[in-house]
Amino acid sequence: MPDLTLVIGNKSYSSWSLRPWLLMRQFGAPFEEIVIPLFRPDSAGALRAYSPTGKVPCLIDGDLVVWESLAIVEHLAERFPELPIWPRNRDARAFARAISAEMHAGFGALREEFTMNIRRRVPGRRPSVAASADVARVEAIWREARERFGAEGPFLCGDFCAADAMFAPVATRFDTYGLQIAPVSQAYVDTILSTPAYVEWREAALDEPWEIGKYEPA
Ligand SMILES: N[C@@H](CCC(=O)N[C@@H](CS)C(=O)NCC(=O)O)C(=O)O
Repeated sequence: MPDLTLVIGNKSYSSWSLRPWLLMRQFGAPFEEIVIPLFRPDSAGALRAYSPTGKVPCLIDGDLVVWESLAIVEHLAERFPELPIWPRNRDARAFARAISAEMHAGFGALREEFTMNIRRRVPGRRPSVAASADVARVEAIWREARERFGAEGPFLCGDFCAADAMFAPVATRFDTYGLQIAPVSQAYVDTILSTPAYVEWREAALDEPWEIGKYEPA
């Protein structure tokens, strides 16, 4: 087994898997992937063989297993200190960590009502009050990030960092469901969707043979 193996779910649907995968690929960190198609009769057993929670993503680093997307990000930042996985600037780093923790812990309504499905484009669905509040908060975060730290590049804190990986699945949802967002938010969505690592992920998703009915909008 190589040094680092990332166990992930379907690229079409598994938003938590996308986060560390995108981070590692965009930074050129070498790793192998194991894809476990979710919600099939044999999925639970296959997941449990790697992940103590039975969920993905899960990173295998030698004899160490790390689960939970944000913990994986932190482990990678420690494992590759030469990479600016968190911004080098202290204030930007504190902000990036705070919004990443907020993403990891919250936005439940947005995530449940608008599940990630990067193969589809389904505009017109109206968000609930709770999901609208989540969208507004995401946009406020993105606006603040771009205004305060975005001068050096098109990502949240200028250069690509862990916070972008944490918010990437939201960018795909805004695209899939055509949610109404401000021009500055749309520009950031376009940035994420054209990132080489994301383009690679999406192409692989388009080739996946599996379909999960409950994540396929009518
Ligand atoms: N909080 C976890 C969430 C992990 C999670 O819910 N993963 C989903 C896929 S996106 C999963 O493994 N689902 C399989 C199942 O519940 O059987 C993280 O940040 O990694």
